[in-house]
Amino acid sequence: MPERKTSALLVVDVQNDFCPGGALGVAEGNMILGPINHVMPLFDYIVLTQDWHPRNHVSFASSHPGKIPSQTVEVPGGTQLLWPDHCVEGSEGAAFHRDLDTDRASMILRKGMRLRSDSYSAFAENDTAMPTGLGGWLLSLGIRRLYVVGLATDYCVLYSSLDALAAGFEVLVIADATKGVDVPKGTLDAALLRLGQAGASYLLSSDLG
Ligand code: VGL
Ligand code: ZN
Repeated sequence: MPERKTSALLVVDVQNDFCPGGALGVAEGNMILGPINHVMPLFDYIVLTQDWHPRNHVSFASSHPGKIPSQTVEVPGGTQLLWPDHCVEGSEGAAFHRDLDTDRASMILRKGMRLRSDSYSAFAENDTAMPTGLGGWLLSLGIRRLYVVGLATDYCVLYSSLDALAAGFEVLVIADATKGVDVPKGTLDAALLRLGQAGASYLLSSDLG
């Protein structure tokens, strides 16, 4: 049972475009909805994130003539991996999956909203490390422990969890409530290893009751 006053559930990017049939569909991405909805009643604090990009976002291959998804471009601040157009602000693809119970969310955070910077992490943008404000919000509520679920394990779940650990939160990843894209191949296993090494622990939704 999570300690209700000091724990929050972080639900990363459970959006149509990351589910099967979506622009960047994660295989079996929809299978996590049952486990997520199952654990939600155990939390007083629930944060939902939405990947939320303007048209022509820097992370879209279509924004770079001659480029295709899974190629990269150099941008100020580093290398940007390119994706198909996804989670365009206000689109159906950017909407939460219809089976996600959003009613009890205390906070809905949108990220990746600026044209020239991507944000895998719910805490900060990739290039500038400009904070989203989530860390301060959690700290001001006295939250010390984050249970992390959502999509995709090897991108937004990974970077959100690493930033949470770096900020001093305890991070527990609910393994059956995340799925990875594994692009490029091997990314998913590497992400799980890296998260464990950084201090995250893993559990199953059924462990919570
Ligand atoms: C994500 C790739 C691009 C994610 C977002 O939510 O993991 N992955 N944008
Ligand atoms: Zn994105």
